[in-house]
Amino acid sequence: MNHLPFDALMELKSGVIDEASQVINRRLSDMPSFFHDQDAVQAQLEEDPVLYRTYIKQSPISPSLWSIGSSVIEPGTVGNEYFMTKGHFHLKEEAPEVYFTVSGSGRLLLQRHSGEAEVKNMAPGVINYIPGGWAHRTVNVGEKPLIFFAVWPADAGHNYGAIEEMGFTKLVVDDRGVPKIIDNPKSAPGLGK
Ligand code: PAN
Ligand code: ZN
Repeated sequence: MNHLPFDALMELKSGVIDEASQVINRRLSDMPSFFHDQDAVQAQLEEDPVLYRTYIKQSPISPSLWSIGSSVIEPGTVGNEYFMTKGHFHLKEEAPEVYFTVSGSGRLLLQRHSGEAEVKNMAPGVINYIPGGWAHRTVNVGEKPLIFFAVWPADAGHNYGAIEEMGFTKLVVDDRGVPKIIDNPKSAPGLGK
């Protein structure tokens, strides 16, 4: 394949990538079952806040190409659980990904199908390497938007169903102003594979 070099501009303050081929806007109503406190979800559904936006420059689906994108996660909580992304495995399980945080403060939840979990910090300048086989979810634990850049193989694909079914084993909650990692009583590792 003969592809041409290109440049893109990511506005660092807003996280917007110009000429993104896809913009995804996720509101609470797009993912109500992902939060643990269902009473809080019901109470906030009328307002239906935007939780995050993703700007993607999608390459044609090919193992030799990359897609690039940025995500902007708003600050806030649903009950005591911070605003976060849905999280996913890649459909092509071995596909890795790299995140680079531009601004804000976050946590990256990582988890294998077995339930083995890791939590990494996200802060300006931090590069997170996500190996194949690890589901990934980002959580904004700060008071400003969490903005990060991502690059992944264009044929990786996204498997949201496995995470919707089994949940992450860890939750990130606001404990009187301090982010705390707790066990998710409802997670069921191994489901959704
Ligand atoms: C990211 C994510 C983005 C939104 O670009 O897709 O942060 O999160 P969800 O896809 O879980 O809603 C990425 O990991 N791409 O593969
Ligand atoms: Zn991904």
